[in-house]
Amino acid sequence: MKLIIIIVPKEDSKKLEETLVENKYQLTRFEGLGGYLKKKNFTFFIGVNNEKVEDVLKLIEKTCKKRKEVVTTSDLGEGLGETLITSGAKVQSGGATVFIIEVNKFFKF
Ligand code: 2BA
Repeated sequence: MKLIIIIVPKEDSKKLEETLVENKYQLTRFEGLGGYLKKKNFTFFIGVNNEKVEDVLKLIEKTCKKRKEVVTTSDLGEGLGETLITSGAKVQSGGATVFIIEVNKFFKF
């Protein structure tokens, strides 16, 4: 079994969640904030059997927008990001960041 952790920008999260639920995957969603850009994002935890991992990856790829080059200061949230990032700096953003972790034990009591 694997735990798939997916971080997506807010704008892709609804569609991703609907797609995963339609495809009968169980998930937990957390709202978060990117440490660098300070933009809202969502993290999904999905526990799946090994043979389902490829299917989940395909759904993510199909659902989430492609990564793109951004940034002007107007894209940034309030706080630390503004002090760290110079005006007009460019970074890759969007798409999904995915971690796949081996699950040693899984219980539901
Ligand atoms: P942020 O931390 O706000 O990062 C937004 C984008 O800024 C990143 O896009 C990356 O292109 C760039 N970036 C991040 N930290 C940087 C740094 N120290 N120097 C220069 N550029 C930097 P993504 O890689 O697509 O990441 C999107 C969001 O996914 C991140 O938002 C963060 O919340 C999460 N994330 C990405 N990689 C992660 C990791 N290894 N561990 C935990 N969270 C991660």
